[in-house]
Amino acid sequence: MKKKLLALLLAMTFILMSVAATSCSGEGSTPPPAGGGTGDANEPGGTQASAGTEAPDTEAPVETNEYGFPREFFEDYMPNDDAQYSGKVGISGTAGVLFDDFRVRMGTLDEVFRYDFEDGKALPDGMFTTFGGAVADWQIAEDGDNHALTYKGSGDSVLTVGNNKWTGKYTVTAKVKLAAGGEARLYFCVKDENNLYYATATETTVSLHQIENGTDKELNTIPIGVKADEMFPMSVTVDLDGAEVYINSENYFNVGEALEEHVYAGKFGFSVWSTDVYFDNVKIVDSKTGEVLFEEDFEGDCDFLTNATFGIRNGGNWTINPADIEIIEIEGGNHVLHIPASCGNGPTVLFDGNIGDGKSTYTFTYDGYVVSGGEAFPCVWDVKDTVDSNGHLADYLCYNLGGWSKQCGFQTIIGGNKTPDQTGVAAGIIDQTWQHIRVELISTGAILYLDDNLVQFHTY
Ligand SMILES: [Ca+2]
Ligand SMILES: [Ca+2]
Repeated sequence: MKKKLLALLLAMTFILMSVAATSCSGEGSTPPPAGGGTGDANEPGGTQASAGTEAPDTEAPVETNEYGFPREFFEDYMPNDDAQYSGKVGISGTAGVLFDDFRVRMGTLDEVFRYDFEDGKALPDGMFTTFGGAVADWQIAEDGDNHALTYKGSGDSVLTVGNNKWTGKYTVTAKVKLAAGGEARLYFCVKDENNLYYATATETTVSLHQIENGTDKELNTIPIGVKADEMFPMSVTVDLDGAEVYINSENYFNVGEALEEHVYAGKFGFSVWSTDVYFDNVKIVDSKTGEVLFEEDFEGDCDFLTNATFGIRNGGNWTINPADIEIIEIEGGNHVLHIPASCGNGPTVLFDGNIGDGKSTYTFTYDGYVVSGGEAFPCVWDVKDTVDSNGHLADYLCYNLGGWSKQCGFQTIIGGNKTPDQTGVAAGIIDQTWQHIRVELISTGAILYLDDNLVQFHTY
């Protein structure tokens, strides 16, 4: 009897050791790949090494705290003194919002923690803390075969984790599933409840906010949301001098001057393609300050054409002749800029090139009218002085309104070459009708509206 018991104990010990060895080899010895934030949700969750387990011979043991977190990223954390941004991370969501594959990486390789919530274990209170609510109210929910985290308490709760000295480079990622009408937030650079940043996503918008000394400021918002009832990734990579926010794999926002590198210092204007078009009521506004940078209704003593410059759009055939483009009076005594179809392909009129100099975020609006022809009223901006071997404009950005047979879409032209996968979408161009165009340039992309309807949001 005793022998049998001893054999059973030995067998159990062997099984336990095997499990421990398997678990250990899955943790730490194969760091997740760098970059992205689109981790595989099927990978084992939680990298808290159990205190006392032996590390493989080739690696030094990770020193962990009482919660199983590596001390080098928590109690023993040494921030980078050059960092302008620092703080811990967090999540919050309205009722029914699910979070999965919640993870943080330091640098590009070192995983601080990763939870896929498949083990059914509650989060360790003490390492996780909340603003509002309680850690115990953040619970595991079943979602088909998957398990994810959701807040089941009342009121709002922000679940936070980390060391508020954390400096870049670090990346926080979560996979998120919105309930209909819901909102999900990913927090970063959290110093305390009153000083932090967060990115927020709903079905209609995504926004970037900063809370500074308790005041919530919306830094940017984009009127394109995410779908409810579908998992999508949210991630933020915090670097020494800024942060990049990705939602559904699009780079929506950059935080920090150093990362707002795209400044639209080039000229901008109109460029038509074998179409007879009127333009009117051009206005360019600094989106941040509201300052009007340029305004022209082509009435009175208009010197627009005197100050403008002229070019040919990529692939065009216009023999540059500024006299072809005119300011005319139309019905009702209104004056408009007229680019006639007789110019052929690509006649381009550019405004005074210094407008918008140094601005990375501005909005331009104008009215367009198709008299006749197959396309409509494209606008170009960020137009460099470079030309291709045919003397055509070679480097610029464009919302090609009316291209692809009256469709609309963003185009990048580099070295005279179009980016091949950029095509138009149906947008409601109507001939012989005044239509209102608005293009908002943000640090990470451009948004096109036609008659106040969103047509396209393009991220660079
Ligand atoms: Ca899961
Ligand atoms: Ca006018």
